[in-house]
Amino acid sequence: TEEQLKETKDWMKERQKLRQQTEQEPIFGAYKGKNVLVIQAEAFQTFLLNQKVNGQEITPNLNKLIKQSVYFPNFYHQTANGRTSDADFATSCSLHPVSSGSVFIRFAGHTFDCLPQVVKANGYSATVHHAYDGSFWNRNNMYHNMAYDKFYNIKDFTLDEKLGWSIGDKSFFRQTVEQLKARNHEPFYAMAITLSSHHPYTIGKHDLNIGSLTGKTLGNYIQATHYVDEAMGELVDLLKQNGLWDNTILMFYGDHDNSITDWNDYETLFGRPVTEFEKATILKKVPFFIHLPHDEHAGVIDKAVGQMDTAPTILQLLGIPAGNFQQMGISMMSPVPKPVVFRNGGFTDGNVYFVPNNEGVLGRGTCFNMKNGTAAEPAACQPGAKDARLELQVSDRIVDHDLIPALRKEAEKQ
Ligand code: GP9
Repeated sequence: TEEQLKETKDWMKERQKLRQQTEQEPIFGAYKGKNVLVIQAEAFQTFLLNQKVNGQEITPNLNKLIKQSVYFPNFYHQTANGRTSDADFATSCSLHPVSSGSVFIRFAGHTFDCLPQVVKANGYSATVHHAYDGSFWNRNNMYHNMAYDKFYNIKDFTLDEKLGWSIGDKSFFRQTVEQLKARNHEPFYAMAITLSSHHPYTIGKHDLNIGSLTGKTLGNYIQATHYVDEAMGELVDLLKQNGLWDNTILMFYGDHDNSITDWNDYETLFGRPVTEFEKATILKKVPFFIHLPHDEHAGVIDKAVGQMDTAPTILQLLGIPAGNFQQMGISMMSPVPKPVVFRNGGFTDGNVYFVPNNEGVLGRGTCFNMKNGTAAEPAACQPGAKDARLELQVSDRIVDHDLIPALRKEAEKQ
């Protein structure tokens, strides 16, 4: 309806104003012209970081790396049924995935303000690397729409380290760096999507002594993610050897949850009970960090942030104004506050965390107070739940009805 269209335009305008504010912050453009390498890590969850199993670090390389990086411990994935493709869409295009199916499959022909096309217009090359069948998740078509210069898929990789669904991530990273070197175009924007830690995590890696978790899905997951961590360590070495480390922004995030809900096994791992609040949040939390050249700005930012904030963050660092784009995120480096909305209508603003029930009644569900992880008065989550619902409706209208061309035209008129 006309009314809904106006509501959508007004909502996006407000969000654009917030992003325009971030263009006045000192970090805007501080990394102009730097390369960007984004690692989207399969099913990688935050609880792995700084976690030991039987006295051994699961992710020693990432633990070291986050200390040298801007680390966001309260980063959440925003995916739904479209899993890896949803993470890719939310991150690159800064809109919500759809509630059923995948935008990559259902709306690959629609118009979006995704990162590859934006950085290309600013002198970057843009490539995406994933050692699997190019048609999976309809990537061939969607990546064409997103205007990547090239999608390096399984056909572009040498199958020299068979592991799980494909080649192992160590070989994948090595060949990805070779591909970037061979392109010889800087600055580059590149996205590398890993695969070795894919469910059911049985890749035959047993480097850690995991005791009673042996043979459990969580145990296999720990072994697989430990291998991915080793691959990340090797990637950093490769970037250094190839002279890329000091002029590249390296970003890492987990795409979605590991779908493991065997809470007894988590209790074995943590050596303590898992609280109701953790059960509600552990699977939503995926790691996110940005390594900036020369370890600049290394530290922890506690702000609640999500995948949809990734593209605006990159654009702020590179000094590319994102104020006019039809995106919903805000740079994570900015103090401008904004809640993280989940596809199921849940949200968090860093103070409360709302888990809706299944009945779809607005605002009904569990409202957690994040300070102590206890249930809060439902009223504390009511306004946020209402805002979350509107944000999802606005995103759905844009995605389903291909509204971006009309929104762009409207903006040009003003
Ligand atoms: C396949 C990979 C896995 O190409 O990205 O996708 P998922 O099953 O995790 O959505």
